[in-house]
Amino acid sequence: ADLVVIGLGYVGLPLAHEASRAGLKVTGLDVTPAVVDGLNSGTSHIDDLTGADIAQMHDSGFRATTDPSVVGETESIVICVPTPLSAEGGPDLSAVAAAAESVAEHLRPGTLVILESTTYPGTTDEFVRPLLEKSGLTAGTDFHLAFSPERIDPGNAAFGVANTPKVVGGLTERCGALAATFYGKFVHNVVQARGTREAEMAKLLENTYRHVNIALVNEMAIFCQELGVDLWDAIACAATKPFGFQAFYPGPGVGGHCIPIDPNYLSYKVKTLGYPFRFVELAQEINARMPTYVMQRAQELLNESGLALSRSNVLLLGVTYKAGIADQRESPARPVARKLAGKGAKLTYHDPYVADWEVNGQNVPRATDLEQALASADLTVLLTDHPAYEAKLLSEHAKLLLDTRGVLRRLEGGETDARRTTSPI
Ligand code: SAJ
Repeated sequence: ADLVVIGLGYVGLPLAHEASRAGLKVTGLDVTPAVVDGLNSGTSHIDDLTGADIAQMHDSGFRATTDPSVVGETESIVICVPTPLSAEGGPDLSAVAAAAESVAEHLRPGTLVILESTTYPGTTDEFVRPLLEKSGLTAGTDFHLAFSPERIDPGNAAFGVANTPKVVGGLTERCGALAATFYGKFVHNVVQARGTREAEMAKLLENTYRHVNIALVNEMAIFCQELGVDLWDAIACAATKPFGFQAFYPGPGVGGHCIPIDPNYLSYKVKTLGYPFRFVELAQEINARMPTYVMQRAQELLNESGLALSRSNVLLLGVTYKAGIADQRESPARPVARKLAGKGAKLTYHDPYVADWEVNGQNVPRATDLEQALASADLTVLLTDHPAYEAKLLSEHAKLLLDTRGVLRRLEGGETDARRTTSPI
């Protein structure tokens, strides 16, 4: 095979797909038999690829396996295994270690090995390299080693593997050049970092930047409410600045498997130097406070209508971590639901992507008729702005709406029916 991709999830599979489309013969390696069998029978287990995409890969010679010896029959290996948060707050590198060790058993001279899993600066040089050198081969001379951060944005139809610039950093200049040439076969724009640490850090900078700026507007949302400032309007005004401003929006919290997680890898590594990475700790604290704030806003809205949160029927709209996808990882919906239920609210939920949903071990009744659910709920809390939740529909049918994603702002002129209290977070 021209390429072995280790880890066939939302990162590895799109990479394998794009390389296949470019004519590379790709073999996928995964430790989960169900994933391997599914792919070999032509089904996709990730939202961003269809069965047809998998069939197309097979036409280019793609096959999946659990047998690590395939590593000995290829010139390039990309490791895309998960690095979840460990108990100590850093990346759990056990999957990376397992992948590196299985590579070391079969590694042949001249092979290019690239790590894509998100981790702290220094991981490739200090952690992965020694594991690979158990093969008896020396990194940088007998085989080549690089890091390249994944930039998959789940559900993003505009940007995929081929048209998202790819940063690569090599253990040596030559490793970096070989990695750049490899990606250049199927990625339009490849950017060479100075080394593996710069490439590792670029990813953490990207996501920490997002995390901290979301926390900034979240903290602003809380005091703007009391100042009588429409923060959403202020953001729209600030966004007219044609340079130097990127809009972020307040929300019920920050979900996903990257933004709330990746900055921890940096603060974890910085802490080993003996001091905290204060921006990340503050951002984490503010973002984690948002579900409580949502509950307080819900209470206020109901009280303004003479109702109490306890015994009120509250409809939650959208429980995934972001619009348009089914992924619930780190979604703030569950913490919000726990706090509302804790105040005695009777919850129902609606989400086109989620068929059943439990909170505190109890199933939350699922609304299927959206208009009817909006009309019968004392309060509707919109948590994820799925396309189905059109501003007009909400404005016409919701009695009371806490709109944590500013959907109602998308109404022409932003006007809403005065009878119904609709409030952004
Ligand atoms: N969010 C806000 N306000 C904002 C933007 C996002 O509250 O202004 C929330 C979202 O609702 C979501 C969370 O933050 O719960 C993360 O949002 P996200 O748009 O960053 O979504 P991810 O984590 O799926 O994708 C991100 C990528 N997103 C974009 O660049 C738009 C990117 O940071 C990485 O490529 C990817 O994570 C990754 O894999 O690191």
